[in-house]
Amino acid sequence: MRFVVAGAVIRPAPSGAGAELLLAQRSYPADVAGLWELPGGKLAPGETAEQALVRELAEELAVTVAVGAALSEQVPLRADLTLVAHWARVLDGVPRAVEHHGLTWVDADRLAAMAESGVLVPADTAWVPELLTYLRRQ
Ligand code: 523
Repeated sequence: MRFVVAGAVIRPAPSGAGAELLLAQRSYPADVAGLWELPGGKLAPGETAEQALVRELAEELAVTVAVGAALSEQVPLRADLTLVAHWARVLDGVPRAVEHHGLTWVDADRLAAMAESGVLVPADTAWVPELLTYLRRQ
């Protein structure tokens, strides 16, 4: 089994109420281009999920992140590929769309609206309930 790790990158909302989540708009492949995801990528041989997420977010967003606990859902992508997510925070840098079409910070209401309108990468919708709970509780 191989794994893909995604980052639920969070920050306190600038308003002081709740928290925000970073979403990235995929640029490829065609079936998901234009949809929004938690950024990340495949684990390289020998890497832990935490190490892979630090590497992927440095490559894709040009930031250094601190990686926290795993979210509870693991999403089967194919028979041999499973998608996991970890909470993360930016330690250094300002996220930049190096490989994505764009980036956006969303609050709970915006995330719920995006999930409802079908603009999230399908696999990532598994995390929406847990993400909403966190974003609203902070
Ligand atoms: N997903 C996915 N959601 C999500 C990520 C980061 C990835 O559904 N939040 C899927 C999309 C691909 C597979 O996981 O089917 C690999 O993701 P990708 O392409 O972001 O990983 P990379 O960059 O390691 O893979 P290559 O494009 O092959 O380099």
